[in-house]
Amino acid sequence: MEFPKDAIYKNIILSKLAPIAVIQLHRPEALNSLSRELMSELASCLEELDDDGSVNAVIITGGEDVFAAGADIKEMVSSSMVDMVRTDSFNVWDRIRRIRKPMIAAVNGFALGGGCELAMICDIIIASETAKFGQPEINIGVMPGAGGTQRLTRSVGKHRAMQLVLTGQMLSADEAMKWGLVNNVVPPEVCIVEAIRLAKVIASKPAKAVILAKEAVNQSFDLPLSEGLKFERRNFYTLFSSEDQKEGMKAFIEKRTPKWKGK
Ligand code: CO8
Repeated sequence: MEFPKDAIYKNIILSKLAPIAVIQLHRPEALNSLSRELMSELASCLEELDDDGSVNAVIITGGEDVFAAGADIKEMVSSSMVDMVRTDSFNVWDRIRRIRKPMIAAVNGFALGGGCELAMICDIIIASETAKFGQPEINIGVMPGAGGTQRLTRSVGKHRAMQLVLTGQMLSADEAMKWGLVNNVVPPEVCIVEAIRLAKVIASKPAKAVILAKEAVNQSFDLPLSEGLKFERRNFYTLFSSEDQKEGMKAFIEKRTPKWKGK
């Protein structure tokens, strides 16, 4: 699928189709491996979209052949422990984690290592039948470092996460679906179409409620239930200060379609 390209970075392609945006990872010569430069561009682009009032949902895809084959191994091969600490490669991952708008991963082909971790940092994962997920870092002498041991375990449970992380085994899209790692599996030619459909549904909802709901769901990973419930209640109360809450409830009572202001 071809999109209008609003801004071209070196390693990603941004297409704004307001109220949604599509970011395509673009390092085809290296299976979209996540170089430091690519990750820095991705984090900056997402932050810009987070501040962009015309965009309500973002899709991250690798295009039709591959999502991402992991962090760039060639960039890391001769790094020492001190180099890795000094480079602080995880700062960009923390920036992506802080994005408030919903992010959907549309995954064709390999989503391995950092590629699988990037898909998992997204809020929804649409997999094409060609998708393959895995944390193969064990095969190159390391381990997942961008959330693979944590997010994967929360998605598929301890024993399955151990199997993937300790053997480096890949999962097919169907297996990923059975294990609860992805939302849906679709034919390759409609993967981006389905992601866009979902993004548009989400983008058509009142923006503040979407952002506060995403924030509350994500808190369930960090907080014990009693604290999570308090957090949820705080966000619920907050929405009663929004114009869209008044509009949504009035429209329901008046049996008409609400007109959202995003305020
Ligand atoms: N890094 C750099 N280059 C890569 C990577 C990668 N991760 N993956 C593939 N490439 C390159 C290959 O070197 C090759 O380049 P060239 O043509 O110059 O030799 C080109 O892409 C095509 O790759 P292959 O020839 O290997 O393609 P195949 O179809 O035969 O195999 C595979 C595809 C199975 C995906 C294979 O390329 C592979 O196993 N790749 C590595 C997968 C992997 O181990 N990923 C984990 C990396 S470590 C990681 O992600 C840690 C994340 C932690 C956070 C990072 C913060 C720093």
